[in-house]
Order: sequence, then structure tokens, then C-alpha cells
Amino acid sequence: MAKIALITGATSGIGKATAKLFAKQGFNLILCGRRQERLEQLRNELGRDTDIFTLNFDVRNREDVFSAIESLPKEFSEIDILVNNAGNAHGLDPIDKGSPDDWDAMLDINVKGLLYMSKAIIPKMTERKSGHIINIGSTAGKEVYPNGNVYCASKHAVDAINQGMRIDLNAYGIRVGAVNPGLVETEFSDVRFKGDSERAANVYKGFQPLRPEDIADIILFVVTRPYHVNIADLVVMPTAQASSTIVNKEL
Ligand code: NDP
Ligand code: 8X3
Repeated sequence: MAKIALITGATSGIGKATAKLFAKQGFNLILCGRRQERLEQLRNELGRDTDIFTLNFDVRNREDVFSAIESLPKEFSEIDILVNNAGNAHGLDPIDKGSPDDWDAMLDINVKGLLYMSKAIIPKMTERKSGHIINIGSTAGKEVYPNGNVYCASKHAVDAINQGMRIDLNAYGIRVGAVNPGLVETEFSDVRFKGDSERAANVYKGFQPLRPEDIADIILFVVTRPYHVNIADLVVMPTAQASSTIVNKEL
């Protein structure tokens, strides 16, 4: 029987590339995001290869998260793989100049949204003693860079939650691991810089960043290992990147 994977943030970037790759591999998919038009496009496109169910909700809204998961039809209700990917950065300001609205957004989406999704889905995994959770962290969850303060804090929280989940779900045989990318060219910087596309494009200028498909490949690798192999924590950067602040533009 085909495995069922739920991907948050499937309407763009890493989540979308993962949805496309998973569909090709025959996973049945529950695709989540707020942009309904994009969800419909994906359902039409990927529905040719596999069974797709879409859910439109904001991960910040706890009630909406739970009712979305409860609304799943029976054939999609036993989720084998949860890819906790929805997330973003808002702003890149020193701590004294940062906007509390930006801080709320990052902590509510990247941390609390991930927790709500996990809380809504894990009980059925523990009941079945089966499941695999992939948390999308970041190099920003491994080191802090100038002006990254709260985004880095949110991804450090994902790092801690990933470890905590692995410990607490170990008794149930549920696999938990994180994939932590460096610079990937997606809509990430457009969102961070609030639609300033020139500033966003500059982030990836002068070197070859990762593509969302590179991360999708890695997520597929993680979920297709034999059951006794759990990739617990994986960091991946463009070859040009050595750390959050060191990027070689001479390559
Ligand atoms: P994108 O902006 O391209 O995609 C973000 C996705 O998250 C979209 O599908 C968006 O869908 C969804 N999303 C955002 N906010 C919400 C919300 N409140 N509720 C529901 N869904 C939401 O960025 P990436 O693909 O780059 O980001 C994916 C993940 O990868 C994030 O967790 C990010 O932090 C992480 N990451 C990204 C890196 C990069 O350099 N790009 C590097 C390291 C980690 P919609 O707007 O339709 O809701
Ligand atoms: C995204 C990586 O360095 O652009 O998580 O903030 S970075």
C-alpha cells in the first residue's frame, strides 16, 4: 500500500519540490498551505501520478490545524510521514530595531505551528507505533548570525524540539529527524524582505545556492532508508557556503 505523507508549506520552495518528487515516487500526499490556487494547481498536476488531498489553513491557528487534520477522509487519515516544513523569516534587523510583529510571526509559525501540526498528527502514530517525522530546521538553528536573532531562535527551537521528539517517541519506534539547509533560493527571502525582490535576489547573487529540489532529494533519501536507519540531524549547505556568514563568491 502506498505510504501517506503530509507536507506543510507545499505551495512553494522546498515543500513544493518535495511534493513533486514524492508524487513521482508514488506516495499519496496531503498538501498544506494557505494559497488555495496553488494547492489546486498542485492537485491537478500531481493528481495524475498519485492520490492528493489538499488542506488550506494557517499553521498559526491552533483550532484550524486540529480541525483540518480531523477533517481528513479515512483513506488519508493514517499519516506515515510528516514533513514539518512550513516556515519563514520576517525581517533582518538588529534586536533593538526588530519588529515585535515579525518576532510573533516567526515564533508562531516556525515553532508553535510546527508543534500544533505535530500534536495533531502524532497520537495516531503512537497508536500504530509507526511513523516518521522530518522537521525542516536550518543552519540558523545551529549558529546565530548578525540580525538573525529571532529567526535563529525559532530554528534553534526546532533543533531542540526535534531532539525532544526523538527522545519522547523512541518508545513507539517512531523515527524523528531534522534536515537543516543553508542558503536555498526559494520565496524565503521575498517573504523575509516583504516583497523587496531586488534585495531578495541579492542574497543569492554571485554564487550557486541550493535549489529546493536539492533539499527534496535529501528528504526523499531520509524517508526511504530501511526502518532501522534514522537520519537524526542533517546539515546541508551550498558548496560555496561554509557558515551562515562565510560564502565564497570566487567559485
Ligand atoms: P518558501 O517561502 O518558498 O515556502 C514557505 C512555505 O511555507 C510556503 O508553502 C508557505 O505557504 C508556507 N507557510 C508559510 N507561512 C505559513 C503559515 N502561517 N501557515 C501555513 N503555511 C505557511 O520558503 P522555503 O521553501 O525556503 O522554506 C521552507 C522551510 O525551509 C522553512 O521552514 C524555512 O525556514 C526553511 N529553510 C529555508 C532556507 C532557505 O534558504 N530558503 C534555509 C533553511 C531552512 P503559503 O504561503 O501558501 O501558506
Ligand atoms: C534560512 C537560512 O541563512 O538564509 O534558514 O537564514 S538563512
